[in-house]
Amino acid sequence: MKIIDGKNISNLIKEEIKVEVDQIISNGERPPHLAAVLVGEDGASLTYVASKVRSCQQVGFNSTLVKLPVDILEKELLKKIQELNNDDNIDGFIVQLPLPDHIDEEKILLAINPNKDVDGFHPTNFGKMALNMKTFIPATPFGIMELLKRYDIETKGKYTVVIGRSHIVGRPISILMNSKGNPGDSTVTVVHSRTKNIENYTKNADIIISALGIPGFVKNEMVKDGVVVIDVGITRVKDSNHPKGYVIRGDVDFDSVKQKASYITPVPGGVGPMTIAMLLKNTLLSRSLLKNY
Ligand code: BQF
Repeated sequence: MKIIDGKNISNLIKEEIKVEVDQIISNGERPPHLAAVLVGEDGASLTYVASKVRSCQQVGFNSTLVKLPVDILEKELLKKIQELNNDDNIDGFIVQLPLPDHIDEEKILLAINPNKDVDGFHPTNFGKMALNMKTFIPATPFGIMELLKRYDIETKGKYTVVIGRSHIVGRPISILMNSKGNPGDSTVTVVHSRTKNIENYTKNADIIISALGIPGFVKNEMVKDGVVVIDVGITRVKDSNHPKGYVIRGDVDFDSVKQKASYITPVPGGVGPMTIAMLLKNTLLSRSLLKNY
């Protein structure tokens, strides 16, 4: 069994990005600039955004954090997005999800200029991704593909089971794994909360990608020997023994499943750090290649 070290790979990717940023700067050009919009003060969201800003600093990007009050009107948020769309000094920006209930997420994502949509959530970019066209791939699925590539894990002709059908992870990773390419060329089944007898699928899977959000859902008896397990779950579970009052748990019962797995990602330190690294990668891409506007 090999543990897939996402923390390590994410650091390698950041070093590679830093080299390219230094190149840009030595050419007398401006470094890439990522902006993040945070609405409200949700604890997990604050952590994620802070981590994104810190990572920008590590690789030499400019970054802007736009903090807005939780009760901001939808039209005010839309105005802010137009400002960012029109700001030539910003190569890409994200709106941290989830948004408060009074704001229509779909409307917000549609307002983002697809050429600055480094999260790859705009329908135009989702469509391009599904058609194998050059675009921003959502950071978490992009990070999973990068891990499979760097660990040289065979996906061609394999049976991949994706657990979860979210727009941000499950749906896009199912498309990418099923598309032509390496990684890719996999036969994919997507199971979800309404699927009967999920274990009937997972037991036959060569590769399991779980993005469900139920701690310890995938158990030893649900997988076959030699399975590759990618755990995208990150749920905060109360734990009074811990200084923060909680621990982060994945979808996979790691200690039991690792006995059967050929490769497995830990939580934390697996897919999570890759999400940040690939967001930076998309921002670099936006600065250099994808200037089609
Ligand atoms: C790690 C996210 C759900 C909803 C909105 C490193 C991150 C997480 C874990 C991180 C996530 C999850 C992010 C670890 C960003 C991934 O060491 O295991 C980094 O910062 N993530 C987000 O921005 O929004 C989310 C999950």
